[in-house]
Amino acid sequence: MGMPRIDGDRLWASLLALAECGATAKGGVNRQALSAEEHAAWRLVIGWARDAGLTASTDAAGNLFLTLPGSDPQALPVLTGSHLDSQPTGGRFDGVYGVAAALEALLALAESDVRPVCDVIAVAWMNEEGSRFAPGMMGSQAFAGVMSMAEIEAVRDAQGISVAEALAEQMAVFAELPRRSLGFPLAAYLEAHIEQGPVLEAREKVIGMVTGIQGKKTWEITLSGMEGHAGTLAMADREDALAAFSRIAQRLYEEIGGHDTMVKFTIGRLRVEPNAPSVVPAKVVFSIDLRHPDNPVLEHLGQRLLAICTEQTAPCRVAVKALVDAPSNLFDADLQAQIEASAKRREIPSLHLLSAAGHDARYMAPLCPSAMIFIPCKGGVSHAEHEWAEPTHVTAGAQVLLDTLLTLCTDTSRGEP
Ligand code: HGY
Ligand code: MN
Ligand code: MN
Repeated sequence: MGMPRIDGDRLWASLLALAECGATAKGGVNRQALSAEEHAAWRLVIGWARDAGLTASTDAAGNLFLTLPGSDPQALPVLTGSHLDSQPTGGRFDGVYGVAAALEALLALAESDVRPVCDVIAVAWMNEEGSRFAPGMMGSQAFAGVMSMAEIEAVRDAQGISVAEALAEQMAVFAELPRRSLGFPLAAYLEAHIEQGPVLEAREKVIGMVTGIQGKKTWEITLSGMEGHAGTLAMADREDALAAFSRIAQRLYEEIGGHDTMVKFTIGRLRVEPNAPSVVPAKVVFSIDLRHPDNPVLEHLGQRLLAICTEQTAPCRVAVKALVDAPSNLFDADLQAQIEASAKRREIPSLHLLSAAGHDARYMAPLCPSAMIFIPCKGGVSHAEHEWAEPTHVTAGAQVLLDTLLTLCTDTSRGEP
């Protein structure tokens, strides 16, 4: 008993246990959204939460909530968490760290003498990564009203399974969970995450106060041509979708990818049809992920990118589907200051930095004061099976999260409806 303190060993053990859900041979995880592997991770965190007297609930978008009740039912809740889904070759920390740290903070609070005034809720958002179902951050976008449930439910994975079907399956597996409404009012949102970049490690800091998230636009582009015989169809008569893709890709890498040192341009997925060695490709579907911290530059590059896709397509046809259009945002300055003060009190070195990666916190920021806490990851590596964070940093980030939550959930001047 006493003031709440993070149990670093318990937190590390929970991360290792969660890493077994979808573990890959190379030490990473493949725990994609709404999969059996993610269900297994849900079972673990729900079990740990219930053992500590917390309650579990979900909502129409398949977000998971674990609630430590406060003393005043009128006080708006404080929410903290991240996501449990991963990239197909994901690591053991991206997303899951923010959920495990949030739950550990709630367990530490539950075991302490402190009684929060408001509910403190840990959240695992549905489909942050967007690898099985694109775009990502569906759970937080549904919660924030940015995407409708109808839009989300219509999305299908590569096997043709819709989000509606996968959500129904999840609801059946966890049928006993009560449902919360989407977008319930909040006093604040905090998300802990590994940095996924090199800044903290290079500057020898352990805590990052995240100032905001750089802007991101994504598209799915479809190039349609005509299939034909690789041995008989004259080059001049072909409508080769892969040839069109090659022209487009080369221009995009040169002009968009080479625009300045800040731009990030990625073609991460490419599907060729019919994908047979002796058939002229009739269809190419590819993804584009474009990021830039400067919103006017992001806009300009987005327009140029679409112009290049159109100019270089003939004799094929192009169809463009915009998936994400999220400008750079800023997080709450007061919350950043509180995180900085929490780190200072524990004598943990910290700095302010912009997030180069996207996070659910982006969609929470317009709803309530929101902020993020970063910890370093080895070599800045993420979205990779060898992603790694040091146990001492994992504990430090969770302790700063807990200390900041403590200020928020015991401050009766906040969160009046
Ligand atoms: O792609 C992103 O920035 C995030 O990791 N999903
Ligand atoms: Mn993440
Ligand atoms: Mn990620």
